[in-house]
Amino acid sequence: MPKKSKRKKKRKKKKTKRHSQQKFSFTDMNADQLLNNSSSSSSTDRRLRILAKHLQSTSSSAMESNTVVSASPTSAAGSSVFAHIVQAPEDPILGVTVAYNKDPSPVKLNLGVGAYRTEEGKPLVLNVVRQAEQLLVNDSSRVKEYLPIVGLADFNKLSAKLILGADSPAVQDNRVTTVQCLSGTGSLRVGAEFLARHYHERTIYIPVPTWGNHPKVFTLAGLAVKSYRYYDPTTRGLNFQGLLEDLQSAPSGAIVLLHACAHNPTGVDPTPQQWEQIRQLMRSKALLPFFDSAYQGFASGSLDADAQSVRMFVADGGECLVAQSYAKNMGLYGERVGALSIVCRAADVASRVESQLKLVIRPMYSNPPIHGASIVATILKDRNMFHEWTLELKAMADRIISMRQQLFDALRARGTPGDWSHIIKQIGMFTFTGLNSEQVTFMRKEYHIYMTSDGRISMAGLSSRTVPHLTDAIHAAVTKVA
Ligand code: PGU
Repeated sequence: MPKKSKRKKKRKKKKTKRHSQQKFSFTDMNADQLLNNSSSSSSTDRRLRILAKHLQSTSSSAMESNTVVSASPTSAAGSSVFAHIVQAPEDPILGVTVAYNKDPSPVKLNLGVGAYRTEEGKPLVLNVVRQAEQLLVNDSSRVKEYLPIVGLADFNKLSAKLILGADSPAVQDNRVTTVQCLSGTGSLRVGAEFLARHYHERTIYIPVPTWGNHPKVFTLAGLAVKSYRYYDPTTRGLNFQGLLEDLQSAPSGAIVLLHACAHNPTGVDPTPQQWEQIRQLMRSKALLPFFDSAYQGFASGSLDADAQSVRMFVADGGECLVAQSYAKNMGLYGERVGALSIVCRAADVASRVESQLKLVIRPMYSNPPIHGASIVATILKDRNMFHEWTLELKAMADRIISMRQQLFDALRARGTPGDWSHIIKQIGMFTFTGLNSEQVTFMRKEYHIYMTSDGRISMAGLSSRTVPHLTDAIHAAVTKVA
């Protein structure tokens, strides 16, 4: 540093020191002086007296604050700085489990959360997941270093192939960027934040009804949320006409959220022909598809069949986003493993998109966790383990399908009023029963059966043992509660 500027700096330092000393002595001295000289009653004096008192009290409380800890609002004593915070309601889905856990009844049944249970009503860790974990634990070369911002490279590549197809031209042409995210929710959130920053149309259309977290995820990410008709309560099926009309009148370029399969909560999916019509309409209006794939393999038991809607949109060469979750199909709920893929028109675009996704992720959680993604990558890259996974997945899907049949048969045998055929027509984890919120409350109070207030039941939470109890409860609810 040149001498001149060093001297200048020194002078500046001295000046600030003098200034702050002056400030302190000025304050103390003038407070006393002002009080002593404040016998006059002019308005100026009055103001000076008030100022003096104020200065005295602040300087003495400043001294006290060094010794008397309780004067600080954040100290142990005294009232909370958060005293004004109001109690928030429980989450409409996860809160059902909270209420269920508090219920001491031995016959209680949780059909709220979409989480797979065995015939014995127990959570299931897949054999193939246990095997993969064992391999990982035994591999002493494995370390716990940070992953890159975009996550585990193998996991990303294999996840894109799983949803888009092993021989997907989009993957082969490097037109897809995939980033590992915190399960399905995190993938939706990262995708939405990316769109809010970089896409020209910041409105997303979501189906009515949809998974309860969708509007919150998208709104908080900075998108405007609008809806399109999806379900018709009178037919308990798809309102296809309403869907087409609403997408037709959406502004060109708008984002459209599509459930890839096993629509939550209705269990109603478009047929392949209807998907084709949706695709044509969306492409003709340049609407941007954002697929939520939380149940690949759970709808039909086949990973490929459940990915058809997505693959149809990718096959036409157009662009789309896909959020994948491994919570249900690999039973990795709490590991929080998922992926966001953005299919682009060209490889150079995909690479720039990825660079911007990193800027979304880095300040949000820096980089994703390593364990769950390593389990998934281990399974997806080993032919035998992959095969074993498909068998276990099919077994889960089949058990759910058999629960549908058993519940339907039991309600029919019981003579419960109403047409319950939607139970066997709907697919995926949930049945949208048509029970109203009063009936849901009744079943919780009288039968200790827990479900979301919209009448959605998780078929995965049911077993042959509990079907009669649920049948009794539904029968009582529809015959006693309007
Ligand atoms: N998308 C859909 C359509 C979902 O149903 C779910 C989970 C997710 C995304 C998010 O799943 P991740 O766990 O983040 O991968 N829905 C379940 C689970 C409970 C919940 O609400 O998160 C459900 O019961 O609806």
